[in-house]
Amino acid sequence: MSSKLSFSYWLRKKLKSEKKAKIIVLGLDSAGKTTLMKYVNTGVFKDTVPTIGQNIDTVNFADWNITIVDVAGQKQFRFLWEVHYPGSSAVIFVIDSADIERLPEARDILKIHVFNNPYLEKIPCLIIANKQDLPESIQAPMLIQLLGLHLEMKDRTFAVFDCSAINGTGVNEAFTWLVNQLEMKKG
Ligand SMILES: Nc1nc2c(ncn2[C@@H]2O[C@H](COP(=O)(O)OP(=O)(O)OP(=O)(O)O)[C@@H](O)[C@H]2O)c(=O)[nH]1
Ligand SMILES: [Mg+2]
Repeated sequence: MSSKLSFSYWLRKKLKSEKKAKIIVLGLDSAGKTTLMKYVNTGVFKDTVPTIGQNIDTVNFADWNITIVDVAGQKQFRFLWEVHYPGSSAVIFVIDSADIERLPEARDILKIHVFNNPYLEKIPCLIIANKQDLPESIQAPMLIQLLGLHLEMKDRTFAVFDCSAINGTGVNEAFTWLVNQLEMKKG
C-alpha cells in the first residue's frame, strides 16, 4: 500500500471509530426539551427557564459524544431552527403528552419541521411522549394515532418513548434506542 493510500485508509478508519454526532431537539415551547437534556446530562431534575435562541451542549451517552442543539420552542424563535438542520445525525421531537389542547399545534410543527423537511428525512427520529408523571398524560400508542405517525412516518426510522424528564422514567431506554440507531448508521 502506498503511503498516501495508507494515510487515507487510516483516516477513514479513525473517523469511523470516533463516535460523534449532532442531534437537534425540537418541539413546542414548554414541552420539556431543556429539562430532558439536563436530565440526560446530569441524571437529576433541574429547574429551567424558557430557552431563548438555543442551548448547545455536549452529552456523553454510552460511548458516544453527542452535541445536542436544544432549540427554543416559542413561535418567535422557530425561524432559528433551520440553521441547525444540516449535519444532524438524528432528531428528537419532545411532546408534552399531558397538554391535549396543544397536540394539533405539535402535529403541525412536526409535519412542517420533521415530516416535510428534506434535511431530516433520512435520519432517525426519536419522539418523546414527555410528562408521563402527570395523571392526564396520554401514552405512546394513543399519541401515534393522534399525530398520525403510523401514516406520516411509515417510510422513516422512528420510535416513540413514554418519558418523564422530571423523574427520568423512560429516558435511558429512549437514548439507548437513539444511540443504537447511530451505531447502525455508522456501520
Ligand atoms: N411534570 C412534568 N413537568 C415537566 C417535565 N419536563 C419538563 N417539565 C416542566 O415543563 C416546563 C417547561 O420545561 P422546559 O424544559 O423549559 O421546556 P422547553 O421545551 O425547553 O421550552 P422552551 O425552551 O420554551 O422551548 C418546566 O416547568 C419543567 O419543569 C416532565 O416530564 N414532567
Ligand atoms: Mg428550552
